[in-house]
Amino acid sequence: MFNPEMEAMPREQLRQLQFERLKKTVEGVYNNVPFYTEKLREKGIEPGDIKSLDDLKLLPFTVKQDLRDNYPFGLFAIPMDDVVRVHASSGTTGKPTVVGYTQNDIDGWAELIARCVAMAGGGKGDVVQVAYGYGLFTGGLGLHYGAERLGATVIPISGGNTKRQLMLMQDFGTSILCCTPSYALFLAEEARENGIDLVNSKLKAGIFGAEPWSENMRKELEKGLGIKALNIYGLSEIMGPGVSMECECQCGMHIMEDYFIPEIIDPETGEPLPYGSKGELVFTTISKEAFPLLRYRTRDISVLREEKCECGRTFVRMERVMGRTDDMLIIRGVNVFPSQIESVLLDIGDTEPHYLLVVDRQGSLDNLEVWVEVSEKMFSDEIRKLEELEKKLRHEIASILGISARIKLVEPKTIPRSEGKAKRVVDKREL
Ligand code: DLL
Repeated sequence: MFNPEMEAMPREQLRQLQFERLKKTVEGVYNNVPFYTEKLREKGIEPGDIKSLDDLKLLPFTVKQDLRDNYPFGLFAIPMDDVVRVHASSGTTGKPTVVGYTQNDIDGWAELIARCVAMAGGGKGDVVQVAYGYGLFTGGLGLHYGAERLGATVIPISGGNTKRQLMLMQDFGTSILCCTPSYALFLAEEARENGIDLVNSKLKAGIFGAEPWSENMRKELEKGLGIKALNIYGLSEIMGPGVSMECECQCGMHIMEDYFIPEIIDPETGEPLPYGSKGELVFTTISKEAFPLLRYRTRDISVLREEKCECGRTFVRMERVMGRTDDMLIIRGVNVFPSQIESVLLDIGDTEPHYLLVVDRQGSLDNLEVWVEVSEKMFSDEIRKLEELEKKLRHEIASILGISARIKLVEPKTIPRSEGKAKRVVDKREL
């Protein structure tokens, strides 16, 4: 363990620590974030009302829309002068969700990732290839700083450029690979096709996350790469990767409870549910300075488990994410909301507001096809105009989403209408 004092702390002591940190967090946001001052007042809560950990349930929820309403920096709890970094992830429409970090936040995050890489058997002497994207996405830089903190050697290669990934993996003796599970499958396939033997290489573990995957994929990855494949979870709003991570037992992801208090709630009623029930994951950050959040609704569906883990860590575990309560898709590791595509269509015009997103996985790569109905007038126009429209849509979607999509323009009234909720997504992927 990277930090046994924290990771294996007796639960009673951990609860006490959480309570103290929660109190401090509530006080902090009440005094420094007008959004929370108002929210807490509305509920008639003063920081002094938090008298035990159970009082967590008195606190208001925070949802993604709140982040949008306070775009870009309105929820920061400290002056911008103290913010040393920002990251961002897709919003439901054009504007991203922005998060900030103080130097202490960055240091704390590195510590949590160091714990994660240690869970994968990493340490000084390991070569960690970080093939998550670097940039506004939290994956690349998140893993990077943590692996460095652990004393490992980092290859900051970022995503893509598969041939180069495979070359460096062999030449530099990569022992731990960090990327999305679907990209790992692709790397395994490409290696096989190019006669590269990764199974007998130095590669021993994979830290895979940022998108849903299954036990089947785990088996395939472990066999195809000759490694132990471990699941890492996180979301930018709460910090980024490292909110939770699987240990060698591979029996759920330990949540870093000295930083985050997890809850499972009924997504319909918002009522907290006991351990073992399936519901929406909610996190309260208790050790963050720049961007603390109370009871953030992740929209991820999971189950919390408090049974003892053989590894000796006392942190509760969450099961792999089983779905979402909203329509967010993750395509090639990128979060995509159908509403983002809808707003592109509306902005461009010449199309009807009827569309369908068809997602498929060919080999190990996700493909997104956007079916769009064009207007009657447009449809009777010349081919050249349709081609121009298609090009424009492809370009706009790529620049907003950051991934490419195939555009299929269809005749008016061909996309099935629905009487209730419109069905915008056909996801044919089998994980
Ligand atoms: O995906 C952070 C991350 C980077 C996690 C690298 C792991 C590794 P966002 O882009 O904000 O942050 O997307 C967060 O991705 O709410 C989940 O729906 C999904 N997600 C993340 N990890 C997993 C996982 C990063 N292991 C959203 N399994 C979350 C399933 C995951 N879904």
